[in-house]
Amino acid sequence: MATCLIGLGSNLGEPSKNLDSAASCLRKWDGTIRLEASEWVQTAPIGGPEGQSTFANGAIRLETDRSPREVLETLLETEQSLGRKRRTRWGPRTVDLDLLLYDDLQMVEDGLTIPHPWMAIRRFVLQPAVQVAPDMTHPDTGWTIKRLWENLQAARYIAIAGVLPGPARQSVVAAAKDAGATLVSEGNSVECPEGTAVKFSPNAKDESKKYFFVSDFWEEKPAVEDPTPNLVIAFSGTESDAEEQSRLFERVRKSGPFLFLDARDTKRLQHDIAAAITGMKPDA
Ligand code: PH2
Ligand code: MG
Ligand code: MG
Repeated sequence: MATCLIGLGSNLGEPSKNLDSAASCLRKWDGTIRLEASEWVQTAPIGGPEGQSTFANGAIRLETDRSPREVLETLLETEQSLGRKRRTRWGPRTVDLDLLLYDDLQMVEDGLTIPHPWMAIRRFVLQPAVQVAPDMTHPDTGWTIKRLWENLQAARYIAIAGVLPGPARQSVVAAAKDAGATLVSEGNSVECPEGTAVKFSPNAKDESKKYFFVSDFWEEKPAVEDPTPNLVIAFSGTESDAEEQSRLFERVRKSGPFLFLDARDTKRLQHDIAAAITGMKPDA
């Protein structure tokens, strides 16, 4: 038997009712041994086309005797039976059912990556997930859901790991601006001349000093020495040498929540970094 964590989202029609329907389909599934659903929460849309409606989000902990593929197929069938049409990436949807965790399995296959690559840094995922599965472990970080949630509660700092090609660097600058984050960096930066790195002070009395920021983060010399980043973003598709890149990736994997993004698609990069920031921000 396996324990799964499933994320639910909807922002078309009657979102809460759509999640009710999805949950009742899953209760009736003959692969379900036990199911516990969170409350549904209202969340602001993160990423995707501008102006889409408020979401209802929820989480389900499901005990099953079926394989990850079988669970995925059931989720896709349930989405379809409730009328989901796939149009734009991160666009409005009747119901979205994501297989976030399957025990402590890690797998990357066509159409199915477990854990879900974004789950560790999305408030709309963790806020309901912590109700039903606080003690489940997220195998990419080794952190529990509860710890991931606490990390977001305190989130102020995203590190950008590695040296980026110029156009990708521009995407980072633009994304920080889109998301209202402060970009700090040391040297080599368009925004900040050398030596202007702002020090993180989460306990500052003055609200305006509680920066939420994005900064560069080199292997040897992070721009901001003190705080542990709440998220590290690293890039694939850069020209840096492969060995150096895999060393960096190893280090990033051990540092806590991370996101690997392709640096070549600069439009998507800007969107995804902005979405990572807004999805983490305490006021999101
Ligand atoms: N899902 C997305 C993108 N953005 N925002 C909210 N609030 N809730 C979601 O479920 C959601 C989103 C892509 O799956
Ligand atoms: Mg989703
Ligand atoms: Mg999905």
